[in-house]
Amino acid sequence: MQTLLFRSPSDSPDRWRAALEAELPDLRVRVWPDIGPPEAVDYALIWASPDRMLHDLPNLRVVFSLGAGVDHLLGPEVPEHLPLVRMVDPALTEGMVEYVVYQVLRHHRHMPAYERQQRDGEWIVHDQSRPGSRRIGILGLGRLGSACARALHALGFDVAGHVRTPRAADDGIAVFAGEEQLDAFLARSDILVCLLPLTEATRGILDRDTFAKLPDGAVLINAARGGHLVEEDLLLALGEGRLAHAVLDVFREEPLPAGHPFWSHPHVTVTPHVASLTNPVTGARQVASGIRADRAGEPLPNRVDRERGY
Ligand code: NDP
Ligand code: OXD
Repeated sequence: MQTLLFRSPSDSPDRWRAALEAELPDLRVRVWPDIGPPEAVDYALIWASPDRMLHDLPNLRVVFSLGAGVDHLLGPEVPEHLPLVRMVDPALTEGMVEYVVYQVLRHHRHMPAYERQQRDGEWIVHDQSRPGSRRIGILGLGRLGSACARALHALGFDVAGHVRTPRAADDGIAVFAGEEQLDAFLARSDILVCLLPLTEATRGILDRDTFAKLPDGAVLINAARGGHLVEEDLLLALGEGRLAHAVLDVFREEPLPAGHPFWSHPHVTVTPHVASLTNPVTGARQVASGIRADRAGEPLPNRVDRERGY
C-alpha cells in the first residue's frame, strides 16, 4: 500500500484524509508529525516545508503543493530531483473569480465611498459609468488571471492582461507581453489586478515606478503574493492620491502584524489570504489524478517548471 504524508499549518487534516481516501481507497494517509517509517512514504502533500523533512524520505516520488503558488517550495527544502506539482483546481479558480469580480464591482460602483458616507450620514450621488469605460488590467493571464479576465469581460469591462510569453488577443481580451509592453499596459489599467506567480522577475513589481505609470486615481488589487508589493511605495502612492485604493489579500508577513499601517488605512482593504481557499474535496481529486498518472508512468499534470519558477 502506498503512503501519502500530509503537512499543513492551516488545512484540516481530517477533511483532506477523508477526501483523499474517498478518491484512492488504497492510499494510506499519514499526518505530520506521525510519518511512520520514512522509507514507506511515496507522496507528500504540503503547504510549505519549513525544515528539511522531505530529504529524510528516501522513496518519496512526488511533492504535491496544497497551493497554486509554489514560490515557497522552490528553495532547498524540496529536493531538486523530485517533481513538484501545484494545485490547479476549478473550485480554486471559481473562488478567485468571485473575489476579483466582487472587488472590481465594489470599486466600479463606488461602494467604499457609499460605506463611508453612510457612516457620516451623507447623501452624495457618484457617477454611474458603464463597465466598458472602466479599463481593467490583469498582471498574469494564467489559470486564475484568464478566468477572471473572461468573467470581467462578460460583464462588459474593458479587459487587458499582461503575460511573459507573447500571444494573440483572446476573445476580446487584449494581451500585452514582456517588459517592452508593460508601460502601455499599465497606462490603460484603471484597476490593476495582480495574479502573477512570485518569481525573481516579479518580486517587487508593484512599486513606485509601476504606480507612477498607472492612470491617476487607479485601484490596486493584489491577490497573488505579498512579495510582489513594495509596501512603503504603496503607502506613499496612496498618500499622494496617485492610487485611490488598494485591496490586499496577501502580505510580506502573514498574519499581517498588529499595528501595521494597512490595518487602519482608510484606503486599504485587508483580507487574510482568503481570495480563494483550496477545497479538500475537489483538491483531493487533483492530487489523486496526479498519483494515478505517476502510477501509470504518465506525465504529471500541473508539474512546476523549476527554471521558470512557476
Ligand atoms: P499560472 O502559473 O497559471 O499563471 C501565471 C501567469 O503569470 C501566466 O500568464 C504567466 O505568463 C504570467 N507571468 C509569469 N511571470 C511573468 C512575468 N515575469 N511577466 C509577465 N507575466 C508573467 O498561475 P495561477 O493563475 O494558477 O496563479 C497565480 C498566482 O496566484 C499563484 O502563483 C499564487 O501566488 C496566487 N494565488 C493566490 C491565492 C489567494 O488566495 N490569494 C490563491 C491561489 C493562487 P505566461 O502565460 O506567458 O507564462
Ligand atoms: C495558493 C494560495 O497559492 O492559497 O493557492 O495562495
